[in-house]
Amino acid sequence: MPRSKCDVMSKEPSSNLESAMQMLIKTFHKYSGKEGDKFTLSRGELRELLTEELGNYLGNAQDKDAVERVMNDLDANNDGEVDFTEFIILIGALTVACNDFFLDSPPPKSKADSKSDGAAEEKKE
Ligand SMILES: [Ca+2]
Ligand SMILES: [Ca+2]
Repeated sequence: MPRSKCDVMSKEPSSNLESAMQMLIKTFHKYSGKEGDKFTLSRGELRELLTEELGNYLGNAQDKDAVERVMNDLDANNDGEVDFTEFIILIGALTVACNDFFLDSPPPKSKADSKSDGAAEEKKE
């Protein structure tokens, strides 16, 4: 792995997005390091991560079949473990699903209008 990438990780994130990326990496390794291969998630580690970190989005992660389905979906190279690349695909897919939900249900118009009117006037001055 190129050294420069690690150096970037040791710097303080300067934006929310950089912080989010570092959190994704830290969260993955918090669970991946518990048993077996330090850099991949076993079934047990995946279940723990889903339960602890994505309980709101994947409410049924306690369900063994659900974990099994997620595992099978994510394990692109069929080695029985979820590596970071496979994990990030789950996060990407969930984020897209959240964004779709956001687009489908915009905030109440009346509230936004009254708020933006005020903001627009303030900006003009
Ligand atoms: Ca592991
Ligand atoms: Ca895999």
